[in-house]
Amino acid sequence: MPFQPALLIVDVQEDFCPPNGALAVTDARDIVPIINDFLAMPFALKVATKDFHPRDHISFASNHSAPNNKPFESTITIQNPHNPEETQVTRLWPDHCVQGTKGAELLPELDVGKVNHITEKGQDKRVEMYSAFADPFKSPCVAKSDLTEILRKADITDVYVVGLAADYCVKYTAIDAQNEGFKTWVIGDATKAVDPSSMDGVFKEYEKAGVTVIGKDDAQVQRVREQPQKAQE
Ligand code: VGL
Ligand code: ZN
Repeated sequence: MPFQPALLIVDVQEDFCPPNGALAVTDARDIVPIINDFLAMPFALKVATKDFHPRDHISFASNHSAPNNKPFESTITIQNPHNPEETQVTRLWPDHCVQGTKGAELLPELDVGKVNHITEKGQDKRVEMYSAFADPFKSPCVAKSDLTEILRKADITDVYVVGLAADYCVKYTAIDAQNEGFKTWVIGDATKAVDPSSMDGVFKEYEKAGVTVIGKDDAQVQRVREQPQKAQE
């Protein structure tokens, strides 16, 4: 059985972190040392993703009118721009990860020199895109990133997911990775949730999708450590 593992670091950006993030997740910076340990391991490919929105993005509460425009609280129904019959109910957020702003930057303490590729997502103002693979619409899909192609080109078999936020972008990215045919492992202690009380529900969805949650010292991580180092590294 071939084993070609990739590390996928989801949205470790200033706006998702204290002290200044617009959508700061509690204790989010605490996971960076663990992620840097993972970056030192011999993964075949290391990818970081960035939430990367235009100012007029549909998920920003500021782009909607009162009273249904409260960040973290209000929800809206989004129509597939190519198919009004396909709709999706989604939460509104404070403005975050706006292209060109400090909030969109990866954390400076992240060992970004070891990252092979950065995938940007959420650029299409018309759709929410939690998954680093694609927006949630299916008929048809509206916005697709380069991620599937990048992973396939490197013959990746297994994807190890870390980052932010556990209950949004990490969740949808991990489920899509598994559905794309990569055996997907989420490192539970290298993620933090917007709403930690929602995680039981997330674990159930993982079980249904075939995603496995493991700890940072799990045997599956040991398997990566024991990989032969690639010549290019
Ligand atoms: C995210 C909310 C809005 C995330 C992105 O990275 O989890 N959450 N946009
Ligand atoms: Zn976003």
